[in-house]
Amino acid sequence: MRIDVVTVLPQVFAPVLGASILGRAIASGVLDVAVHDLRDWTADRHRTTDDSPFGGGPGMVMKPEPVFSAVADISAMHPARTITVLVCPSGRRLDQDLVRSLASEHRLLFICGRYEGFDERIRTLADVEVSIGDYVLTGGELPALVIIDAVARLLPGALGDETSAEDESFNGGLLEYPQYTRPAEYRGMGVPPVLLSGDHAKIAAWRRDQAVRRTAERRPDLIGKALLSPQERARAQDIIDEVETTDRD
Ligand code: JD8
Repeated sequence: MRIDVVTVLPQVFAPVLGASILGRAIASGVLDVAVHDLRDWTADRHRTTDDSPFGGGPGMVMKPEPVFSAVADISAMHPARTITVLVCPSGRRLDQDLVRSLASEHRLLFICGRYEGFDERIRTLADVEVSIGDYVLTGGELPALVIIDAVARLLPGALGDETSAEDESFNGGLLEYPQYTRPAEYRGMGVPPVLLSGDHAKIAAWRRDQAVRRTAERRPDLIGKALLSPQERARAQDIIDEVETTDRD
C-alpha cells in the first residue's frame, strides 16, 4: 500500500513511522509512506497556509489554494486510484470496519489540518472525512498516525504473519480475554488454574466465556454486532440485565 500525507508538521511523522511494526512494514516494502510539507505548495514569502475567517471570529482557518495544489500534484504522482482522507472532528468515527475498508485500498492520501479548521471548500477534495473519537486535538497529525497504524497492521505480511488475519474475525467483535504469563503466583495473585491445566479445549472454552462476559460487562454496546451463538447471546444478555439492575440499586 502507498500512503501520502499532507501536513504543516511533517517532522511529527518520522519517529512513529520508523518504530516497531510500522517501521518493519515500511522497511519490508509492505507499506510505502511519503510525508509532504504543505508549505512546499505556497507561493508567498512567509509560506502561509492559514488566514483569518470571513465573518470574523477567533483563530485561523486553513487556506484552500495550497491544499488543492498539493492534492492535485500528489494524486498525479502515482497511477493507482487514490482515496483522499480528511481527518477532522466532524468526520465519520473510526472503527475497525472503516479501518478494514481503508486497508483494502491501494493508495490513501491524508490531509492533516491545524488551526481552527479548514476552509469548507477543502472538504470537496475528500472521499471520506474521518475522526478518531469524540475529544478535541490540536490538529490532524496524530489522528492520521492512529489511522495509519491501524491500517498497516492489517496489510498482508505486516505482522510477520503468526497472528495477522486471525484476531478480529476470530474474536468476532468481542473484547480480549484475560491473559497471564510467568510467574504463576505474583504478590499473592494467582493465575486461573484452567490455564495451567494443559487441557486446550477447556482453555479455549474458558477464554471464549471470559471474552463474552467481559464485553457484556464493559462494552454492552458491542454485543449487538458481535458474532455470538444463540446461547452466548442469551448469556451476554443475562449479564447486561444483571449489571443494569445492580447499577439501579
Ligand atoms: C484535525 C485542526 C483543531 C478542530 C478547534 C482546535 C480527528 N478526533 C479528533 N479530535 N480532533 C481532531 C482534529 C482536530 C483538528 C484538525 C483533526 C485540524 N484541528 C481544531 C476544530 C475545533 N480545534 C480529530 N480526526
